[in-house]
Amino acid sequence: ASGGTVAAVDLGATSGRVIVGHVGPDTLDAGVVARFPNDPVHTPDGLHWDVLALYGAAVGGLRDAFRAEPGIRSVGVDSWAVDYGLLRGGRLLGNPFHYRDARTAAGVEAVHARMPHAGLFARNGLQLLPFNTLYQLAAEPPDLLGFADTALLIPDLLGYWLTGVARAERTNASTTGLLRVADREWDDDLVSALGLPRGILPPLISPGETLGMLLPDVAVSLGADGPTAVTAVGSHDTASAVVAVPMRADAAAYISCGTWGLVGVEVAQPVLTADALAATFTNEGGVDGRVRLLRNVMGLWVLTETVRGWERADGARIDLPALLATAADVDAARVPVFDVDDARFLPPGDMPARIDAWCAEHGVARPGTRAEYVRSIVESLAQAFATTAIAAGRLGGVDVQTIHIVGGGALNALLCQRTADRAGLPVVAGPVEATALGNVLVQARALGLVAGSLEALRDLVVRTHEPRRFEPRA
Ligand code: LRH
Repeated sequence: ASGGTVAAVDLGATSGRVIVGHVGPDTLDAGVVARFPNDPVHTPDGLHWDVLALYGAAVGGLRDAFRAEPGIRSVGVDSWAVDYGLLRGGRLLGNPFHYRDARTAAGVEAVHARMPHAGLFARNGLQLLPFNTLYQLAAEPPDLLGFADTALLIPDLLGYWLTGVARAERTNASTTGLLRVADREWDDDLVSALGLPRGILPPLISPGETLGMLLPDVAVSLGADGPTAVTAVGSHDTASAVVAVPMRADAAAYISCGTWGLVGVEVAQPVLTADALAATFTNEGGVDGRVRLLRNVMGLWVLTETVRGWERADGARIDLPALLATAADVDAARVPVFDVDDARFLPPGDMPARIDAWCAEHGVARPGTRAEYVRSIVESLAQAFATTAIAAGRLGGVDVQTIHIVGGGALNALLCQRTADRAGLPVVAGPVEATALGNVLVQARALGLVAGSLEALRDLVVRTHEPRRFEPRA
């Protein structure tokens, strides 16, 4: 009986899921037991996550998981990065803001007035994203920050509610901008230089360590029939996804493609060169101390937000696979390739109008039909993916021979094929649920169900998950 069962909670920007994973030396399977929407809410003060609804849905999903699999002995939580809740005396002080809320611009100005971006990059290794936690904290009212005693990133907040233990998991903490890239400890000097309260940052914890046991009430409510730990995983979803990319890290680039396209390579040491800074790359903390040298590319967001707008206008659902099929028939030469990373595409809103404006400013014809818009978005994403994957290899000293696409984007055959075509490299697509698998794998290793380095964990993914291959066409 060599094998065991764990549960993973994986919260994405558009939906969340609870997964039960079975892991053994030759086994890795993950089944989704619950899937729930993540619908951000606009109030007059801004765009928020409905974090209690998410926690409620995660708990409901875990209940289903324990009902289906009484043998679960560990739970791990991951989500999107950078966002946080402020607490005092264990009480959440307000709904966490969504990173697409506009309030962060003031924070960027305030932080850069004290330390310009190049200086920050040397310390924290991060790409300038206006929503990185340090900018968000700098945009908080000072009296609120002074009143709070703890700030917890979203997965850490769920972990705290499950166990009563407040920690900051390292991979996700690396996206705050307040962790030193050199040793992945809180940068006390930076925190005080920015005038932020050091006391709200909890002690750090690394993937594989035990956060704590389920609180007795929680264990009862979940129907857990034995002692159950919450294990720290790569709680930054992208860190978990990279664990489960079936790649040879010395010869491949990866694209973790969901709402965002996180495009990069895995390296042993941070790359802090002027080239990396100019190319707007980031050095995020990976599991086992690896470095995720990557860039945020706008991702499927541009497509889903476009479709959401059309659905609202039509008052009816759109069949996305059917729409993609008509887009595949459009002549690629007829549609504009626009810069998906233009900041105008970051906030929610009318994407086709923004594409039109971009085209007008750049003197190119805008798309005409819906199929042409979709094709234009796919071509533009594929171009950004290809260019960025190749740049990542150059910056990280990795001889990229294959591009792996994991996450929901691996289901988009047109996007995978066009990325291969535009890069002139084969694309290997899958697993779709890489994030959940990476979460499961790190828990399984902590429980002793599997052993070894990330290479051994990836080898298990290779042996259990058949990818889909796309050869580049001329
Ligand atoms: C992807 C992701 C990405 C972050 C963004 C905020 O879900 O975690 O890595 O940059 O969300």
